[in-house]
Amino acid sequence: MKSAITLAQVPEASAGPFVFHQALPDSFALAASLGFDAVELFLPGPHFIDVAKIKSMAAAHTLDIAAVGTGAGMVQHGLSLTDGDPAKRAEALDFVLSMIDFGGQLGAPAILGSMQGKWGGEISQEQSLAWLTEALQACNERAGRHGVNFIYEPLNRYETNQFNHLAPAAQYLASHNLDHTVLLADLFHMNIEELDLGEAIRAAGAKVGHVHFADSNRQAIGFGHTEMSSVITALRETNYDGYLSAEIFPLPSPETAAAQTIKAFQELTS
Ligand code: LER
Ligand code: MN
Repeated sequence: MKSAITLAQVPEASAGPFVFHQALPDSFALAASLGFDAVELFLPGPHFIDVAKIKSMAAAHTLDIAAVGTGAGMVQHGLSLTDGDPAKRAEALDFVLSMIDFGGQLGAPAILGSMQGKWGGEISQEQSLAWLTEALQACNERAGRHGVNFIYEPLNRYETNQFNHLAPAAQYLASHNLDHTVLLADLFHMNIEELDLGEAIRAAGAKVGHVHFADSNRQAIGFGHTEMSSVITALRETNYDGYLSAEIFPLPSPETAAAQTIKAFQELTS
């Protein structure tokens, strides 16, 4: 397993669960100095910075790019793949595809989190799932062309009503032949929704392709009360070799949250 830490450059997400918000050269340097293997990027969009600049910062600090988020489409533009307005849905899909292209040039997968939207009101669950499936098929195909995965993230009930649990999401991906799409096991969302974190990981098995490494209160692992040894055992049993990426609040400070994360990562994975 490999360590990663989140770097955000989206002003609307300044209070969100991201560790470093400094300019990217400083954030890359901080991540490298603490010994992380990779960074996960939360950017306003694909035109925020040249791919070549990211590549050169990553090379200079021997950091990989673990993944790129797409949530700016929601927090900055109010976009969702399951919006009732077809023009908004198309705009949302263009945004996610453009982030898949951006990440693809870095060998990094894009993540679908908040942009999956919700059903309700005039939109039935069946209709919403049909739109989500259509979008996931397009994202799966685009990621496959780049030779990377696409990452779908079940969220807790307060953020989506599409998929809140890993096991049904894994079955859904398999039954729709979404073979380049993997699941994000965000331990914060799972702490709210899953009966047993280790069992949920085992049930999703090889479909788990990324982990958001967050304690029960969305702080660094060790600053909350999630029992982590059974989580790590389950990840080992399913031969998980991806990232444990800290998508957490920068509390009590970004530096302390990051230092605690790498300490917990080393203790749990050594
Ligand atoms: C995104 O990774 C996530 O976990 C969501 O809670 C963002 O709001
Ligand atoms: Mn997450």
